[in-house]
Amino acid sequence: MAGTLSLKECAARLGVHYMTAYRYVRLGRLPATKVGVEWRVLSIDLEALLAVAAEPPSRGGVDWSARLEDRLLAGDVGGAWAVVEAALASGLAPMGIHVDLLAPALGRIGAGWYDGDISISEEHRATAVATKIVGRLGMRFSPRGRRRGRIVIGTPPGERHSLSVAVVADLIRGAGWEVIELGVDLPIDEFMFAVEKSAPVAAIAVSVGASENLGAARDLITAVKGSIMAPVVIGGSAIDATTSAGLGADGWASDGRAAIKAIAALGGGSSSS
Ligand code: B12
Repeated sequence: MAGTLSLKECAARLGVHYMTAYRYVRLGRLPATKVGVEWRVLSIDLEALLAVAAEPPSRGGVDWSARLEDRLLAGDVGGAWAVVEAALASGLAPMGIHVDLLAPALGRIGAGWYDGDISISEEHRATAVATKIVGRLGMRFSPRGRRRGRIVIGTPPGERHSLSVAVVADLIRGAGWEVIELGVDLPIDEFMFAVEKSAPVAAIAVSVGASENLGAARDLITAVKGSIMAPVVIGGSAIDATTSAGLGADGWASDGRAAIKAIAALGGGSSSS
């Protein structure tokens, strides 16, 4: 079609990943018409978007999360880290990178996978980049000084969303707690062994990403409650307020910032070291 471009051509002109250009279409930022199996964009509409993109972004007006998502989807480790560094330089705290940039970016990628717009391999590639970002940023969450108490964090058996545990563990550590980080997919008796060895424990944090692990989460919480006098705080993609109550948890939070508050409210602030 004369005067039109494919989405791939638009992505190249905009300097973004194909999936980002596709997201612009879905969000209505880039008008497009489907012709057969292909999206076509009027040159005039692309020029209009390019003109907006060329405007110098105000410091607070940059969509860092979208930029990070774009680099994650491109499998670009260096580019993703550059976005993180630029966001930090603009004044965002490391907690903001985790809670406001990375988690929403991965959330959108997960939604894209669910809708069939993003393949499993693209999601895995993005997650591989995110894992490196989390590893590198982790060093920023180790405040000096006396700890507020000890928190054990892990998942029920079967759970594989290790990135969520790593992120929330960092945030809790950054808030001044000593964190015993058990990763994912630990048998319940091993989890309990670690909890008992870590006594005294101010709170247990349990992350559940997939609903298929809710039964195992209930078993884990029952085991914890039957053994030690520490509150259980729960969170993750598979959890909301109702699920949390049904599983017997003492508290829950929908994101990392609220997680810190929930842990402080339930775990107190006594020092164990
Ligand atoms: C990456 C990913 C994977 C990777 C994980 C790799 C890894 N090493 O971590 C892999 C490919 C292994 C995977 C597998 C699966 N996944 Co997956 N995955 C994701 C994805 C895209 C990102 C997860 C992530 O790391 N997010 C970044 C973290 C930081 O964000 P977060 O988890 O939301 O955590 C925040 C809050 O939830 C909260 N929080 C998290 N934990 C805790 C704990 C406590 C105590 C508190 C208070 C708060 C809290 O604070 C965090 C920071 O704000 C999500 C999409 C999404 N919405 O998140 C899907 C998603 C979680 N996965 C999903 C599914 C369905 C699966 C599979 C079942 C797919 C399949 N059929 O195989 C399997 C399940 C595997 C298993 N048994 O656990 C669904 C879950 C839906 C549901 N309710 O069940 C999601 C939501 C995708 C979707 N939109 O459908 N996945």
